[in-house]
Amino acid sequence: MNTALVVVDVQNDFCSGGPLAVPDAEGVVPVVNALMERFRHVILTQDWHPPGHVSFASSHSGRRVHARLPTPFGEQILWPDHCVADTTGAALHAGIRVPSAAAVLRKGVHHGADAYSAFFENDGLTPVGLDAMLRVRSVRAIVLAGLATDYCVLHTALDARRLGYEVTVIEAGCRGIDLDGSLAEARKRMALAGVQRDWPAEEDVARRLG
Ligand code: VGL
Ligand code: ZN
Repeated sequence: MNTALVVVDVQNDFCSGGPLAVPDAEGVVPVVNALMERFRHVILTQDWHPPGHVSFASSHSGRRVHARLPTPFGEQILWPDHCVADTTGAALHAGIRVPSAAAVLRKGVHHGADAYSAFFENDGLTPVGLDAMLRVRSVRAIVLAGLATDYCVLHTALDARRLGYEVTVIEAGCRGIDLDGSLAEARKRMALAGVQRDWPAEEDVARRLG
C-alpha cells in the first residue's frame, strides 16, 4: 500500500517570533526533515490566507483574538493575522529541506472560509485538494507531522479517517497550540477516530519507518 507523508503548516508565522507562535514549533523541523527522506510521496501544506481573512480577529471590529464567532458550520475561532499569502510569514520554515519531488498544497485561500484540514474547508464540504492528490498517487495511508497538533493536524487526521485512510500522527514531529485544553481534546478525538500515534525521534525515524 502506498503511504504519503503529509507535512502540515511548518510556516514562519507559527514559529517563534511569529504572530501565532506554537510552543517549540522549531522542534518539528529535524523530525520532519528526517521523515521526508523516507517517503516517496511527500505533500506539504501551507496555511495561505488573503488579507482581511475571515479567521483574523482584525477583520471583525470589536472582536478579540481567540473570540469564537458562530457560523453555520460551528464556531470560528478568531486568530491573529497570520500566513497572509506571499508574505515571509507564510513561507515554510527555512530549515525545512523540501524534496524536489514534494507537492505543496495551500489551504484557507478563500476570503470567507477557513480550512484547518487539507481535505475540506471548515464547512466540511468544500474540497481543498488533498484527497485528489492522494488518489492520483494511489495512496491509502498517510503519516502526519507538523503544526498545530490540535487544529490543522487534528482536522486533517479526522477527515482522512472519515474518507477511509489509515492515519498515523508522528507525535515527535508535531506541536500544539493548546487553547483551553484543546490538545488533550484533540488526542482524545483522534484516538476515538482510529488515528494511530507514533513517537520516533529524529534518529529513530529511519529505523522505525524505513
Ligand atoms: C492553524 C490556526 C489558524 C494551524 C492555522 O495550522 O493549525 N491554526 N490557522
Ligand atoms: Zn490559518
